[in-house]
Amino acid sequence: MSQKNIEAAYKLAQERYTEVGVDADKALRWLASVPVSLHCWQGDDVGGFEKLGAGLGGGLAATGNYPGKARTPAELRGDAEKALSLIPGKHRFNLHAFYGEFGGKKVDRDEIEPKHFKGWIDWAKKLGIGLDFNPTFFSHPNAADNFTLSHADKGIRKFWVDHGIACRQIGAAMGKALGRTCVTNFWIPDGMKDIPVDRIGPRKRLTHSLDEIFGVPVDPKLNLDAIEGKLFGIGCESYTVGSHEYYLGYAVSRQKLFTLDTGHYHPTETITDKISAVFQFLPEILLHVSRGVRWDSDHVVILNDDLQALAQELVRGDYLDDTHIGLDYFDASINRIAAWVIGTRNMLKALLQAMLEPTAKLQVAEESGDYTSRLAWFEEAKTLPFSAVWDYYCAKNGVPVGEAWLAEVKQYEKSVLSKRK
Ligand code: RNT
Ligand code: ZN
Repeated sequence: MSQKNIEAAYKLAQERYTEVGVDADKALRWLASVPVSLHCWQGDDVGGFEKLGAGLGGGLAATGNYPGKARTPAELRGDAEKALSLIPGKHRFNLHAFYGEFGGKKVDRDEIEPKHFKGWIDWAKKLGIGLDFNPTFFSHPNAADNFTLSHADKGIRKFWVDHGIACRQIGAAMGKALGRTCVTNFWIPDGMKDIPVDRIGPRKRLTHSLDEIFGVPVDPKLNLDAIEGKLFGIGCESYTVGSHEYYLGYAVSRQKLFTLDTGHYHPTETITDKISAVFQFLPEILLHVSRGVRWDSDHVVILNDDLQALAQELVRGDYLDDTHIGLDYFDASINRIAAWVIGTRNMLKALLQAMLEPTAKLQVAEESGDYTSRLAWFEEAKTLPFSAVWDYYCAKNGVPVGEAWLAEVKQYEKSVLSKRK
């Protein structure tokens, strides 16, 4: 597409949006202010760099064996940089603790320090982006039986408490070095495959462990804590210690960020309706945007009704300043850089579509009880010339317009990924 056509199409689209009371320029400025946190774990199938030989645990599953996955921090950074260069706007990068750089030494999870993330911090500084963080409570011998912070064994609990404390310090170091608050998200796999007799004990122990971790003061300007619940996991079908009710209660009582992962609910349940409920009691939330297919399968995020409804809710409720958007999926059956690019561009497209919605017209219709007009406007809004605005935004940000990013990924695959054996 020529620059001339991109601009001409945008001009016409802008006029059309003005007719329905929407300022397209304003929507683009708004979109530019929203960072999306790209998850490191799409780049290497949630492998990490510890080489403990424990394999992927916690009921997580990355299926597929597409060639070319990143094997080292340098490769992962290179791949992520390629992805970021194909996505309009300034974003963030989300690391798990087992992606540290340990210089060939064995540094156990309770011993990790900010210095093990210096390579990542320097890289983020160079790119001018913020980092987010996650303790890794899986893929480790001390998590082999699917219990960590709620483990019945005091020693194992202590090991994971120390890991949690270390991770918040690392988050704070990242926040400080980069001048951007780091969000550290806690997700634990704890639970049981079959029906437990005692549902109470593990939850009491989890509360105690979390209180110990969060009892260590950390400046919230540098690091914010988030906690992520779940309905079930593979091998954890009957009982999840950190269920949604558990963590919502914990988050509200301790004023922590509540993490909503779009794949963690019953398949017919979406998080759209939950956001305004949670915001009645918490100032900020974290999202893990994913796509479950029949179950919590973590497919690449596509521009479907769920994603659009989520973005609309964030925009209509003016929640974007208080919502940290992270992605969480891992597809090992396609080019991993493409997976990042497709999912992130879709998140941004959904947000832009929502920002271009004639919301004022919808509100007037609803407030006056004119549900006929509300439905009519919902449907008309779907075919407004959104793509011309998106293309213009990509061009303005110096990233490929339309499908042009794919050729760049294919070229990178040929010149870089295919050499990894
Ligand atoms: C697992 C959670 C969690 C993980 C990442 C790797 O069900 O969604 O967020 O996917 O921490
Ligand atoms: Zn998640």
